[in-house]
Amino acid sequence: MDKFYVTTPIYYVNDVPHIGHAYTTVAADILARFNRLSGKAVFFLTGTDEHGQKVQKAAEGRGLTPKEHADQMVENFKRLWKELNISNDAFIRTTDEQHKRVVQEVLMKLYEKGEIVKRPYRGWYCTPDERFWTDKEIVDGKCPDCGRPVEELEEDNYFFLMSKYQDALIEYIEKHPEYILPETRRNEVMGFLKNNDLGDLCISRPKKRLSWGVPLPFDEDYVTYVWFDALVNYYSATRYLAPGAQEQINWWPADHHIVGKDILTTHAVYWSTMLMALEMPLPHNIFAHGWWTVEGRKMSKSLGNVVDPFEVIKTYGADAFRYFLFREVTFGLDGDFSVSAIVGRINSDLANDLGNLLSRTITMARKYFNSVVPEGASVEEELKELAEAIYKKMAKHLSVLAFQKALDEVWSLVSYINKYIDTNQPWALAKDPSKKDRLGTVLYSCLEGLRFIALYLYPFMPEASEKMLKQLGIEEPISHGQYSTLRWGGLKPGTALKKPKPLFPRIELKDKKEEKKKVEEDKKDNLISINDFAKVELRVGRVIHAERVEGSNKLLKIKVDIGEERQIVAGIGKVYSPEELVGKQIVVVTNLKPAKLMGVESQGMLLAAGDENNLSIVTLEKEIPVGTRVK
Ligand code: ME8
Repeated sequence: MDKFYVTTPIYYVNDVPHIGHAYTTVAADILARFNRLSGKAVFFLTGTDEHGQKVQKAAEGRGLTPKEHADQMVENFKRLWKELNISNDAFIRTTDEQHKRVVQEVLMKLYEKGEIVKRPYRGWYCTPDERFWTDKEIVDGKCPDCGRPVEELEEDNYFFLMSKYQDALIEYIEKHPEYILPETRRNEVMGFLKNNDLGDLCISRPKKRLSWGVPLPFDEDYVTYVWFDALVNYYSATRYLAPGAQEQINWWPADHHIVGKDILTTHAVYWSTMLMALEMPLPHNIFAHGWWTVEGRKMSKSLGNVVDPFEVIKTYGADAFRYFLFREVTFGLDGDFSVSAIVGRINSDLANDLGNLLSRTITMARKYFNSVVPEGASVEEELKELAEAIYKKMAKHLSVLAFQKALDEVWSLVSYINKYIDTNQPWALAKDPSKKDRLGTVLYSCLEGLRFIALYLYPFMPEASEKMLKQLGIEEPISHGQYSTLRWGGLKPGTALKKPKPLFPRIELKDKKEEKKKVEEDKKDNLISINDFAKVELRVGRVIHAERVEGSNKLLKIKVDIGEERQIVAGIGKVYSPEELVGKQIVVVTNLKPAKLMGVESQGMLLAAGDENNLSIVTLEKEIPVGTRVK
């Protein structure tokens, strides 16, 4: 049997899962489900990354041991995967004893081969990011990645001789164009590899600085660098968690490592060269997808706009959420999550196109054919061909993770059948008894087409798919390899059709009448509701830079940190000098539409009282983290 092995990143347990994590894991789930129905032996792996400084610190902050902390946090991920119908075959934790043993085995092998050596090392260390930077890389004494201060450290450490493999890696990527996808990301990696000297990778941390990690098997004073430990999970899982692992079925190499673009280098460069040094085959593909923002803004804790996937599931359902993530943006590009976008998709694609098609087809068949699937007097060849051909097209798209295109193929069938109904007008055929055969053909074709749609949608929306099949009277569960036997005509005439229930009820964003009544009442007494007030997003900001707008004695151009950087133009220049503003905590309206003042864009407004000659900006009485909402 063909094998298919797909992985997600193993997520850090220092945080609760958000839609970004859900995104990657659903992507892997879609592939796993599709390949199971295609008849392959599938191993779908996800899990958690539990060692390292970040986890140690987070645990300390909660007064727990790192393991106790991890044991609690891991449950959030497991619960989310359950609610999202994730069909992972295994869940790896890097604190698993078996995993740690494989990490040590790999380290020992590389050490004995001379691929790991001990060297003195001096560099700039960023504690939150747990990584060293060189003199050239740091920017004004700060980490080039997160902007936080770095400290100079000198110590002996162990290095994996990664630089040796620079040319081999370039050659490998050139020979295997599908190795890194999408193409833009491959070009980035190639650009990096061709224009920079690859250094060696520091893979140890002295125990005195960090104890929470896998001990080096050849030096007890050190633990393993968390990324080295984490990347090995993809291989270690095949040794003790994969189906048939005990019987030594060889699952390695993986077909797809799905990751976000933030961790492409660690996968494309560190992991690839580690495997080369181990003389192990490389995975077939590493796919780095894009980044989700929320309502146009970066998701961040300080902004308080992190989307809780549990809430999304509660509000819209797991299927609609899964569908939205993969219909809305091309996998590989960045996407924006907003209430209006998800509601728009649910109403137009799911409630309208798909849900209505199912309910009107079943309603007509029940009405005209005594609640059973009618006999099709003849086969609608065009529809049959379209329906049957979709499998191969989906398989091709999904082999390069083009989820959106795969959904487009299914929707071509949805649209075809919707049009087919409008053209054939079954309600008119029903009025003429001599057209009963034709009516049977038309409705059979629609019902059979819907069976194909349900099966094709299964990887994306497993619950809706099963509901669709049930309404079509099909009770057998979806089975492994089902796509290989999918032929037109599988729906048996005479099958009892269930009473249709809406698959995806339409969502009304607001009850317009209610809203209008409330607005009128509020107008009468000149009051606003708490909801009206909440529409104004006020946040704590800190002025990081200010200068005068050229040609104006009133306007200042101010850069404010509100968890992200914003530029604000304010008319306070007659009273405040730019210098005295820097460092001040202020209150900013952060959801104003951007406007231009004397040609300079202002992305918000700061609060101040008074007129331009006598005013005071609103500041805070005590220090509050930037980005905090003012309510
Ligand atoms: O990096 N949009 O774990 P992590 C899209 N432990 N995807 C997002 C996202 C967003 N806004 N935010 C997070 C780690 N992700 C390491 C991985 S693997 C051997 C070790 C997703 O918890 C995306 O897949 O920080 C990203 O790569 C991953 O979460 C990072 O998860």
